[in-house]
Amino acid sequence: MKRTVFITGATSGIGMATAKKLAPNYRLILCGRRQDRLDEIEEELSKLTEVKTLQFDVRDKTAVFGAVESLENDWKTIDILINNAGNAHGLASFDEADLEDLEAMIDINVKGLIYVSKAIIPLLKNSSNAHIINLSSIAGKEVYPNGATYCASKAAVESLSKGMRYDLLPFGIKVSNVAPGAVETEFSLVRFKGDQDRAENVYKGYEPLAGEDIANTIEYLLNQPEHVQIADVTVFPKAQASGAVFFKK
Ligand code: 8X3
Repeated sequence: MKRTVFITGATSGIGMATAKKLAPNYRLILCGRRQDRLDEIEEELSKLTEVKTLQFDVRDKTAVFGAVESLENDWKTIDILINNAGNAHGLASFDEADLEDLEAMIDINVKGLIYVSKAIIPLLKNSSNAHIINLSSIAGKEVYPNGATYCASKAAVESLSKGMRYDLLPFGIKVSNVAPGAVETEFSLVRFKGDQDRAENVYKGYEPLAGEDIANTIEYLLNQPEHVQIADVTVFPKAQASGAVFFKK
């Protein structure tokens, strides 16, 4: 029987690539803020598997718990949670950064991940092969200038991954942390508030990762034998060696 995967941030980037990658072999619950995009991806992937979509913003605690509660019993048999929703707002020195941007990153990347996890873990406890995959970042392992709060939010994800691994051990729920480097998605466009030139510049002079590359990693983590738990993976493009060191042509 196909396992059921719950993916947040499934309407773009790594989340959407992961949904597409997993569709042939898993049932999908796809979550996002944008109903039109959810409808599009549902139409495409329901040719391959059963798909359920849930529209909510991970920042909205009531909406998160309400959406999970609204699932029919048949969809409450969730085996895998992929905490992918997250983004960066601005790249500015801490003293000058917009406070609302900093709050948004904590609200989405940290509190949102906590809300979704708290809503889904009771369901994962009923699965005999449960797995949580948290999307962190190289920014969770290293701090770079102008990224203090984004890096702090991803460092929190790293700690949440480790802490969940401890606490969910008695329930047999695996927890994996995935830390990508530069992935070309809408990430930089969101970070730079729609400034296309600035966003494109991030990925110039080398071949960045694509969402699909991280989807491949996630599929690999899920495909391990039942007793194997890969705790942590960092994935860079070939031209990247750390958070801030790139070889650009
Ligand atoms: C995104 C990667 O290097 O822009 O999390 O922080 S980076």
